[in-house]
Amino acid sequence: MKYRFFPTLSEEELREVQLQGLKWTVNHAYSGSKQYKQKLKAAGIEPQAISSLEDLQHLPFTTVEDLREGYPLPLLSVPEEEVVRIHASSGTTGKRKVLAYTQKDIDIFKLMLARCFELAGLTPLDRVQIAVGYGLWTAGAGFQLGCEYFGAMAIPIGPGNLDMQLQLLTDFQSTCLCSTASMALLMAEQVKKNNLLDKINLKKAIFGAEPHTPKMRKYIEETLNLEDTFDIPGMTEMYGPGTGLECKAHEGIHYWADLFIIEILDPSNLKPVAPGEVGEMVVTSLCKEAVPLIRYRTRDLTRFIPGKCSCGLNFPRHDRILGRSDDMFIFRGVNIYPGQIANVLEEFPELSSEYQIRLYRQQGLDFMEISVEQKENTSISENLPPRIEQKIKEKILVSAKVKIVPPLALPRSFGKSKRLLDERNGES
Ligand code: DLL
Repeated sequence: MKYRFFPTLSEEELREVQLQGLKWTVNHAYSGSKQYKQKLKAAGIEPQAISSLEDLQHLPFTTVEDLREGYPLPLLSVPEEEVVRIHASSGTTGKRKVLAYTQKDIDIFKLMLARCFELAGLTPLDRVQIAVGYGLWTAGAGFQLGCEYFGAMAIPIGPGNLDMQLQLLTDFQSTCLCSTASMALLMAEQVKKNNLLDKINLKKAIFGAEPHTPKMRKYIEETLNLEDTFDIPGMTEMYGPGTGLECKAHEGIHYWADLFIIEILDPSNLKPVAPGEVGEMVVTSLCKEAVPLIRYRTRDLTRFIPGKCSCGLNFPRHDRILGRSDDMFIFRGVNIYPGQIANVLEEFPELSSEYQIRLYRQQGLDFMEISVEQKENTSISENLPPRIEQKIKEKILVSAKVKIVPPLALPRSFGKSKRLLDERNGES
C-alpha cells in the first residue's frame, strides 16, 4: 500500500536519517541552549564526536526537572523570534511543563497527526469530531492541525458539553471521534442513554491520553457499534498527541522512527532492557527545533514489539503505554501500579471497566478500598467482593476491601480519569 504521509525507507535508510537527525539535534541543542550546553559539557560530550547511533547511549538524560528548571521557556534552543507557539501540560503538581514550537515544529506536529488519520484509514470525506481540550493543552490544536492537513473535515467542539456533542453526532453525522479514552466512554454511555445509536454515523474512534483496559475499549466499540478503534499515544514534550498509532492489525503501536528515536530502559539502572521486556520509554527527537529532546525520560512504561507487522507498514512498534513509573504507589511496602489492579478487575465479567482506588490511614495503618462498578444488566452474587479480594491477594500480594457500586456511580471525566485517591497524609 502506498501512503501519502509516510516516507518509504529501507532499514538502512532509516538508520541514516536517524544518525543525521541525532547529529543535528546534539549540535543544535549545544549551540542553541545554555541549559543543554552545560549538561552536555558536564557529560564530556562535544557535538562533533557523534559519529554513530551507538553514541546515543553516552549522552546525558533529560528529565522533567530540566523542563521545570528552565521555566517558563525551558531548554529553548532557538532565538525567541522563531517561536510561534507554546503549549503546556497541566501537571498536577508544581509548575507546568511549557514547550515552545517553531513553525517547522508545528509542521512536523501536523504531519504526525496526518499519519495517524491515514493509518486509521480515514479519507477526506470523514468528519472528525474533536472532543479534546483546546488551549494550552496540545490535544485540540494537534488533532485539528492534523485533520486539516490530512484533508478531512474537522468539527472542533472540544471536551464536555454532552448535549452539543450528541447534537453534532446526529446533525453532522460525524464519522470519527477523537478524544481521551474516558471521554469516549462517556460519549458511548450518553449515546446509549439517549437511545441515539440509529441516528448517528460514527465508524471510528481514536483515543488516548491515558491507559484504557480491553473491557473499556470493548464497551466503547460495542455501544457505538464502531468498525474500529485506535489507541493514540503522545505527550506535550514530543509535540503532543500522535507520536504513533495502532494500525488496523492491532498488533502494537507504530511510531515515527524518522522523527524520533525510542529507547526502552530499565529505570533502575538506565540500561536497555532485554528485547521485548517492559521498561521506561526514553525519547530523542531528530528534527525538533524549539525544544529538542535528548534522551528525555518519559516515565512511560512499554516494550518494543519485535518483527514485522502484518499490516505491512515498515515502521517499528511499541506496545500500548502500560502506565507511568510515577503512577506507582507503595502500599504496606508493596509497589503497585493502578494498571495491575485494573488487570485483576478485567477478569470479572460482572464488572464494568470503571474503578477507583482509595488509600487511607487509620491508627497508623494503611488501608486500600477499591470501588468498582457493576456492569449494567448483570446480577451480582454476595461472594463477588471476597472473590475479587482473594484474586488481588493472590496476584498483587496485598489485602484490599472491594466495594461494588451501581452502574455509572463513579465519577466520569471529560479528560483523563483519576483512578487513585491517596488520602494517607490526612490521617483520620
Ligand atoms: O496526553 C497528549 C495526548 C492527547 C495523547 C490526546 C493522546 C490523545 P500530556 O498531557 O503531556 O499529553 O500527557 C502525556 O499521557 O506521557 C502518558 O503517560 C499518557 N498517555 C498519553 N497517551 C496515552 C495512551 C497527552 N494512548 C502522558 N495510553 C504520556 C496511555 C497515554 N497513556
